Amino acid sequence: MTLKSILLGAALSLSALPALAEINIQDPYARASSPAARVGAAFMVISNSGDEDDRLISVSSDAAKRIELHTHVITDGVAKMMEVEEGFVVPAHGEVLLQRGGYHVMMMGLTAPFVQGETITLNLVFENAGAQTLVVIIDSERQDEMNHETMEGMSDN
Ligand SMILES: [Cu+2]
Repeated sequence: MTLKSILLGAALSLSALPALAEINIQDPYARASSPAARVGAAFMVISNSGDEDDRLISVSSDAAKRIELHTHVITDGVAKMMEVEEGFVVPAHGEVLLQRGGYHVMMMGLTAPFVQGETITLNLVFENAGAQTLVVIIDSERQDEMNHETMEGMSDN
């Protein structure tokens, strides 16, 4: 067996993994507040087609020195980020939304600046579904339709 065929086999078995799991991830993207920012966040929709709740318990990547699972809480009218140590529950036959102003994957100490249109790779670990590798596009210019901070006063068009 040549080295090339070994590598190809490894790549094939890796890409086959997500299809076996009951967890599905749609529309992942990442953003930073500016090209010089040292922190970024990732957003996505995680759905669970299985009969049991699952839970996103951790995320790792070589794109950042430290990664935490965060949410936003409003204290005295001020939005603050808080770590969600127990992780994000993905309900059976349901989904969890990671979106601006809510749950997000927080990346601190970016190892390289976020460049619009490039990608980063995240390794997501689920309690039941196990580890999943996810390629995430960097889209700092995206306007999130569900952004509650800008929702107020917006017309319905
Ligand atoms: Cu955060």
